Amino acid sequence: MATTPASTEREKAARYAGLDAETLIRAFRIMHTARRLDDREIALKRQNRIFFQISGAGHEAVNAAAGLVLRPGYDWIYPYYRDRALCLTLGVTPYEMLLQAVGAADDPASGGRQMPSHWGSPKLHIVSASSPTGTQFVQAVGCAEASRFRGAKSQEITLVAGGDGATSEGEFWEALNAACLKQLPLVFLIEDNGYAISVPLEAQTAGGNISTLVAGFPRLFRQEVDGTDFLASYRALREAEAHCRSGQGPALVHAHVVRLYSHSLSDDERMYKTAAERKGESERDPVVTFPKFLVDEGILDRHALQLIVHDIDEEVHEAAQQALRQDPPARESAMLHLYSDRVDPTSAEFAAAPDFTGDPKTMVDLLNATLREEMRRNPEIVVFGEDVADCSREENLAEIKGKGGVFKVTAGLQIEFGPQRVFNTPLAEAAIVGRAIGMATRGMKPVAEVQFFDYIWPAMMQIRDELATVRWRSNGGFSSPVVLRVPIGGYLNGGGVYHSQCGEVEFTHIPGLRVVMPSNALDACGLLRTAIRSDDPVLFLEHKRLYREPYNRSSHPGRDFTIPFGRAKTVKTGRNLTIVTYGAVVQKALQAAMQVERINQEASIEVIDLRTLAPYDWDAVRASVEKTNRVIVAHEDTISWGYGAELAARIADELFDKLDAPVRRVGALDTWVGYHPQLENAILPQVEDLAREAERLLAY
Ligand SMILES: Cc1ncc(C[n+]2csc(CCOP(=O)(O)OP(=O)(O)O)c2C)c(N)n1
Ligand SMILES: [Mg+2]
Repeated sequence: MATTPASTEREKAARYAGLDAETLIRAFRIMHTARRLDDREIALKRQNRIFFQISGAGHEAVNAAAGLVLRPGYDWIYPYYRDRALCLTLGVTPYEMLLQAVGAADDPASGGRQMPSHWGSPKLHIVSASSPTGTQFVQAVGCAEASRFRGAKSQEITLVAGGDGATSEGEFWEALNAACLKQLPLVFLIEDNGYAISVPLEAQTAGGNISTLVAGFPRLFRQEVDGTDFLASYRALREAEAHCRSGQGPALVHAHVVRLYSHSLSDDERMYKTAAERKGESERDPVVTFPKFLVDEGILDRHALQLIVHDIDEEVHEAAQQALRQDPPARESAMLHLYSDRVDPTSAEFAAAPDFTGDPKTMVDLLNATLREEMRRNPEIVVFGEDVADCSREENLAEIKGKGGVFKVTAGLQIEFGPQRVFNTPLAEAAIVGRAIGMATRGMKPVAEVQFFDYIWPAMMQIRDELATVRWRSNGGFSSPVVLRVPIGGYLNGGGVYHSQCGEVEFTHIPGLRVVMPSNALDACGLLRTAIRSDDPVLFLEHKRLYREPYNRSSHPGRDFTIPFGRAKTVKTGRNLTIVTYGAVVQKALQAAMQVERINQEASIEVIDLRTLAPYDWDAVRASVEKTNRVIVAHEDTISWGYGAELAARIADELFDKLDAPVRRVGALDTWVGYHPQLENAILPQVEDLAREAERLLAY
């Protein structure tokens, strides 16, 4: 049968996955450019003109395919460090990439703050990449949730990439679970090159194939493909994209690729790969096989191919020369973009006067009221965590009252605002914080809860390496102003080791994070409102023992009542000793002060409640110590290397000549909180401990 021109065209279209010659050639250009950039960077690193290099060699085909199915500046991308060709396809230029390699101030991804290949572009929606291998997965879930939240009919999809090694991280599984539960428009792209540095697949993944392991996830559209084959990759990604864009739920594309160079320039793969294995990998090199295919198919002739290669060499050379001439970041820029330059939560703007109405309310009641009022005011606020909803089975609410948090702080919020804005999550703390980060990156205002401070640790990587770094590492390009509410502390008579922990100092040590710890209902209300209206990530620590204490209640101070961060409150004035403290110890310090003053007529003790721990009110501490000349720093947390150590050191450093006695500290014994009340009392600081130390210091 004679072939008509029309059917030839149709055959070609099918053979080339619907792509025309121009697009196929463009894909080759991108793949080749990516490789030349890697090679150029490697040469520059060897000449000590750049400081790090990690290549994408071998991953280019699936990368270019992914870039072609995404809509730049519309879809959202959480790339992996091997994704140079993906970023080139989306529109990052070779010059921009080289600016990051040289660490130039003008590097648009990070301003010279991040290593090369840590991609980021606000305008292209490439979210600033970090180095931890699995953190991106749960953030991408939050990003996809934001697309859904913004518009039920949104066509936006999010793509998150990772390696075979990264699939071993818990966050990968937490992300898959959340994405499938919510049927999110999220494509997981796993670029499986068979190695995580030197660890081969059979030592990494049970059974040796991640596709098999994820097969049980419901409604997860899966594709396993040769990622060195551009057209096969493109077909797989097109299908995954169509599945996600049409709202059918998440997809996972498992692409088998090769890592043609060592892990990075700090690694030598000849130590763990045989020559035969390396030869086998190089035979699959897409930057060789794809142009060969184009020539064999008559899409490109050899001469045209050579011209393209030559052009790219020129472009990369020019870009490198230009990048090398750019200035490095100024020394004075080191502290820029740690915090928002749009909203300053320490400013006088947040110093609102209370306008009291109603009966005194507990801390729980006022926290709940504040959340409600802020949610009414700002439709972008969402509240989620373990058990925070009234009832996940909404229909039951006709019959039952609902839970609303293990401490009831969020009670009634789901009933008022609905399950889109207030919902329970799986029991997965890294995912709770990671999802919040993803949502906040998209401009939503997540107020997430970690149920107990004792269980915050699975989220530590998200908090320290992500939440607190994203603004700084992207040089202000991205931010994640999440409020993370966390019940903390002991004095519970039975809380034991795992329901009594403090440890706030682990977080005050993190640049870029605000840490707040109110001691009473009024401050909790004003500080939570400031936290929500601020543009920085805030760890909001709620002391469990103080939730329902009658002594710290307050009438409602008004719907716009805020308290600036970094403003201490002098809860009692005095002349010859200062106790600086916060949280549950504020009341104990007051009691101790009154006890000592009753016995000792000369004693006059000032008590300062710091209220926010980062930033803290140094001016208030200094003014008080200059007046009293004696100071105790007291807290519930363990004493060694504690919050008090920093304050004591600074007082000794800056106020040495004002002191009439050594700086004293009071805190918990350096151990865990015991279950039996007698043990707990012996471990945590008590009124008597504070009174004893006050007497000793006054007598010094
Ligand atoms: C959480 C974390 N642990 C360890 C590392 C160090 N590290 C960097 S890359 C890497 C291997 C990653 O392997 P894979 O995900 O397969 O990606 P590939 O490098 O093979 O593309 C390791 C262990 C890291 N960056 N983050
Ligand atoms: Mg790998």
